[in-house]
Amino acid sequence: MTKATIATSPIEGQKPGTSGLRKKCRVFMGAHYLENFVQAMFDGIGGVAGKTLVVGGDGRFHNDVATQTILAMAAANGAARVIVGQNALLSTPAASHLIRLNKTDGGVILSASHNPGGEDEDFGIKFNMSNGGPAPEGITNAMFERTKVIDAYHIWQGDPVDLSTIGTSVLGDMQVDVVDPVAAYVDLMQSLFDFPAIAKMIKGGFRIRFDSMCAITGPYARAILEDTLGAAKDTVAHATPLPDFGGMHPDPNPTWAHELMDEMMGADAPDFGCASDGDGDRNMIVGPNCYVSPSDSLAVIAANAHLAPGYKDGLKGVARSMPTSAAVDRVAQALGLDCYETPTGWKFFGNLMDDGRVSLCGEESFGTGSDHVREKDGVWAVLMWLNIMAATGKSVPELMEDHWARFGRNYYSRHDFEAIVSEKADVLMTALRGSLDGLAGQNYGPLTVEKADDYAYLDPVDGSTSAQQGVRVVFEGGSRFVVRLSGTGTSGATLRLYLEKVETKALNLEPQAALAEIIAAAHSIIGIEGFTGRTAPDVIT
Ligand code: VG1
Ligand code: CO
Repeated sequence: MTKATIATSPIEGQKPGTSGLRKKCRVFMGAHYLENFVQAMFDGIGGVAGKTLVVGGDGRFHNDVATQTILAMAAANGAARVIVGQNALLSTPAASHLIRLNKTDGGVILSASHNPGGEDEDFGIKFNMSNGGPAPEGITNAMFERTKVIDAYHIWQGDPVDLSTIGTSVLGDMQVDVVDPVAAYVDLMQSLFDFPAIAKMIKGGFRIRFDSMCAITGPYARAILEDTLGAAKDTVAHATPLPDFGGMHPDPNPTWAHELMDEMMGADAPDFGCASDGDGDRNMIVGPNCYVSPSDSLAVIAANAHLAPGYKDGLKGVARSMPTSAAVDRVAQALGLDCYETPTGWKFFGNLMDDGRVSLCGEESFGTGSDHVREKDGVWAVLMWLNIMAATGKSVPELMEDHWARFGRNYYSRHDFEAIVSEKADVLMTALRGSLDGLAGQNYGPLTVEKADDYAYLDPVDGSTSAQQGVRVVFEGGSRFVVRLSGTGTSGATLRLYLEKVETKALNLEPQAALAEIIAAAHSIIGIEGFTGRTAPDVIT
């Protein structure tokens, strides 16, 4: 058992994206790849000597091996203590909670989130700060700069730590606490939601289907829904986390959670359906014959959060990512709440929550959460919906109809064009940016462009700026589309086209039909087919 310093050299491309560093698993398994990045991560936060960290991941292939490497490197870099989930498992929101609960200096989360898992699929790693939230851009940039000059890393060489048993051990001079990944999180949920009311609703025959998609939320959802709230024993489907997610693509949207969708659209559907992603921070909400778009879910939660005990005094304010629909803005306006717009990625919400400006945040990409942690939180969103339904006695379709009748409806859809050759996507974006100045006043079918720009963000709390966060084209009357390239993919480029139309009269149209004119205008302005050869998206949400 010795501490070793291993010589290495920089490896290209270790730049964190929207949510940490994500690459193919085999890339992470390459010589020095993970070690280089972990050392750069530790250096980027000013070292870990004397610090306490939380470590855990979503259980995908390589999670166990990578956790041992991180523990060995934390020990050799002088960390005082590491709190790690049993069997190296922690959902992203549970990790965020443990960082805050134990007042640690931060944590390392292993996940490629909604991307598939397995030896030939994706792996990822990110650092969360002492507030429990993802490292801001200033820190991830510092980490990236370190990866370019790294020449050595420190690692403890010895037997792996037993992570299968809850308890305390040591690795060199570092204390290792293996904890139950679920218990503290269940306590937190119980402090926020009206569990007796939800249990009563379930006892009265209310049926739930939660699809964990063979990813991390299985143990959490079972402990809460089945063991605590009394839901039937088969409520949680695909409840055992598997290294390859059982071949499932753990992205909770109508395309990838099609088993749940089929059940909810079929005869004898349960009263409530929900799903979560690989690391448990995303959620999809669906009622019988009633899919709820994530932007609408955020708005419904904003309008009803006060029904949950943890939010009974009302929200401090709300925030959404720029491409998310403005449905929540309408609620904020009606309730007199401040409403913030941020770039894509949860890291931008942290400052607003820490500063007490907002307590509810959301993204169109199936992410909703509050200031109970500093990550989006799939199980939290599910419990919020259950709490709202228990308090109002209304079904999902009834809640949606009431909501649209009161606030109007923002028809919304996202079209993803995946695996585009990166160079082609870059040429497309450059051309689009170059065309923005001439767009105002142009007509596309019945639509007239009002303004077009490339979104830039000024953080009102720390004054930092983030440029080129998505091109947006707004039409007269408020309809709009947004285009940006994904920052979470691991091969080629994914073009995301976000479409939105505000409607106060025709409230029951099919979203793709309601958006048809905007879709046509977007294709004509962007020239997707000309640049990429693609005429139709791969995934529509
Ligand atoms: C996507 C989503 C974004 C989300 C991010 C991380 O990023 O669009 O809203 O915050 O994934 O979510 P991008 O850059 O691919 O559009 V998760 O659940 O993958 O951590
Ligand atoms: Co996720």
